[in-house]
Amino acid sequence: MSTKERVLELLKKNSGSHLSGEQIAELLGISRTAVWKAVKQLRTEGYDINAQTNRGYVIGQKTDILTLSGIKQHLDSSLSIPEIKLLDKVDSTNNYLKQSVVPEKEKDGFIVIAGEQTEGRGRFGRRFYSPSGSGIYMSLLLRPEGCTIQKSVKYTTMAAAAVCVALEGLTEYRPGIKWVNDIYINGRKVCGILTEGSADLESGFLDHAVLGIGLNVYEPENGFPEEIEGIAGGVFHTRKTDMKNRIVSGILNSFYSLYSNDKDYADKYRQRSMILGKTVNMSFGGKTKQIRVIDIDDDCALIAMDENGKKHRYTGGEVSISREDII
Ligand code: BT5
Repeated sequence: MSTKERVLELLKKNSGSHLSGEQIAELLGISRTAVWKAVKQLRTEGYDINAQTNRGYVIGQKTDILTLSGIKQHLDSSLSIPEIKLLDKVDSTNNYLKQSVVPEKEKDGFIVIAGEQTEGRGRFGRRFYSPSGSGIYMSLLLRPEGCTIQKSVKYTTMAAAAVCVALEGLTEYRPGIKWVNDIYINGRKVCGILTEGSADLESGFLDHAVLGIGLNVYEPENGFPEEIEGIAGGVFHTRKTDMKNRIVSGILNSFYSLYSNDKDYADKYRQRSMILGKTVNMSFGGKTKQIRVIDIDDDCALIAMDENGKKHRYTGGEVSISREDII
């Protein structure tokens, strides 16, 4: 057991009563600096540890850490939700699935969730900042039957709708989706989705998809890095008790419900779109042009009109919108 785990165990055992740094150090046979470092680390991970002068440390009510039992407690048992693996830290949950689970052909589905990613990825090789304690980083292995590569965007959009539905059930917010994979609350991107996969080139059908979801539950302890300061945001400003477990199970419940019956996921997606009817910039195939979004079809492809009145259907590309259009 690490020092951090031993400190945590002791605080849990003494839940409700204070323990001074000196007492903890003595009971565990470690230095007071080691106690302080462990407490700092535990706080970063989401443990609510209060400190009072002359009294010491006590574990508080607002602890919010990911646990398997905490997630399972809120899962809808009528849905077939695959096995879940929880990791403290990983390079990327998408990588983890691709390397460790995808090769196991008998695994029909699998979910990996991490509290931190050292190499979290966005689309087009971009970075997804994934520090410890403030976010949820998870990947779902899907092996859908009869889905062509052209239609695979549906898993990204299904996940976006599922994240919004889950957040609406747990907060007073009404998140918006920027096609195709970004979720915004109060003008800040709180969630990004990255779907990777491989297909059988002869049949054109998807062999599997790895659906990655990164969500900032809170702002990181030391804020977001400068390059995304004006873009990224956390769902909540203050810590909430057991929120991460409830968010994960909320997302899984709503995703697997849409996945098992995908009839109305496109409606759910459209209802939350931030760009329907708006003029936006579309970058596709190395070119950027202004388009007016007229519809999102049932496969969640973007239907738009360019400046010359020509209609286009996009299943890929990057949309950027003006600040005023960001809700
Ligand atoms: C995405 O890409 O937003 C997809 C992010 C998917 C992350 C998940 S986490 C679990 C799984 N494992 C992985 O390795 N990835 C997936 P994109 O639309 O390309 O947006 C990337 C851009 O978002 C960056 O260039 C930044 O501008 C911004 N960004 C980076 N980190 C962010 C964060 N934590 N919150 C909000 N915006 C961020």
